[in-house]
Amino acid sequence: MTATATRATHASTQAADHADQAGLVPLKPAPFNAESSVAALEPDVTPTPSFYVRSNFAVPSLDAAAFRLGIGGAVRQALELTLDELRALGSQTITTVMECAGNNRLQLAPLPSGEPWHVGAISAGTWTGTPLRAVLDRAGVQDGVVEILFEGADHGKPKDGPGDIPFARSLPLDKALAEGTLLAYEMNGEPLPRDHGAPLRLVVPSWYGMASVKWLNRIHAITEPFTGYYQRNRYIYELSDGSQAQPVTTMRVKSIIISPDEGGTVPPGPLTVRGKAWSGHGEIVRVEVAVDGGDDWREARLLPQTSATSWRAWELDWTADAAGRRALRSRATDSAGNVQPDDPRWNKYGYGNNAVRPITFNVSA
Ligand SMILES: Nc1nc2c(c(=O)[nH]1)N[C@H]1C(S)=C(S)[C@@H](COP(=O)(O)O)O[C@H]1N2
Ligand SMILES: [Mo]
Repeated sequence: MTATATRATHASTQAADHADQAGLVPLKPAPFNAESSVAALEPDVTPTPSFYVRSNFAVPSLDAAAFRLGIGGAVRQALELTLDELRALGSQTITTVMECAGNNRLQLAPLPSGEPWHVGAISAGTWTGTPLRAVLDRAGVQDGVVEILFEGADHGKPKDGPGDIPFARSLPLDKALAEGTLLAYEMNGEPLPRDHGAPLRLVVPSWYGMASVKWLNRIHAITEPFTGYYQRNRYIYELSDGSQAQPVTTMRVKSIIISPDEGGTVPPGPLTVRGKAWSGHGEIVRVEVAVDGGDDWREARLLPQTSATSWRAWELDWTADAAGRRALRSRATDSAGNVQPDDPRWNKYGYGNNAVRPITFNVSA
């Protein structure tokens, strides 16, 4: 597709931010939602034009010069901070992997409602911003505060929701104060693009993407747990057995095969299988790869971990021997001892699927 044709398709939405869609596979034009192509996941940091986009509502257009972040609720000193005032509180740059909780939903049966994400609702970004802790320290969190609530400037009416609501999520106080939780104004060395939350977004390492509130408008220190729609009605693991739903939080251990291409053809001979693995529960300590079906798991080589909160690249040398359709599976283990399950764990909204997933490709004769 030419750049012009691509732009025309999304003319009514946010064409400027993703005029160049190389590496993005669109799911929905308005609001624009797209996953990264598998090939775009090869570099350690995903280039911004290929970074997946997940937006629930129309993308707000905020003026960075007029922007004020409000900090209120149970704090000693309510604040209204400009971007420059935020910068003056200190800056930090981190690289994190971000995965949508709905990634790999398509592997669940019966298929839950929600965006039909395949494997690419994941990307890694380098973020620069103000540590949230610095802002909360400046405002002075009062005794009795249990959570920090984050409200985006975007809003709308979810089908089964309570009317017109903003995208709002809370974090437990300890996660809000944790090292790495950032109010980011830069992504991959450039001002944050509109689709990714300009001018300011939260970045919560180790948690699924829904925690990283975009177009951040207001922060409230609260003394009771938040019960809003995107906290209690969505981003929950709800089973069909009547058990209490659990909140979706930390990213489960998972891996993806990036090369060879799924559905592609490779010549016979030596081949390096490549992929990435990640977990919010700890570092990746092992990746195994099985060629074809059965339980002949081989140990993949782990490449150096480039950031504690990002993914880890891995490789396996293999010789493509027999011609025909072949299958590959990868299985990651993290330092907390979590291993990818063989079977997807179904839940009503289709979150957190980290099951082993075979890809097939062809070895030519
Ligand atoms: N304000 C706001 N923040 C949001 C969302 C949203 O719809 N509105 N989507 C969340 C979800 S579900 C994900 S997976 C990530 C996606 O971030 P990205 O679009 O930069 O990849 O943003 C999160 N933050
Ligand atoms: Mo998401």
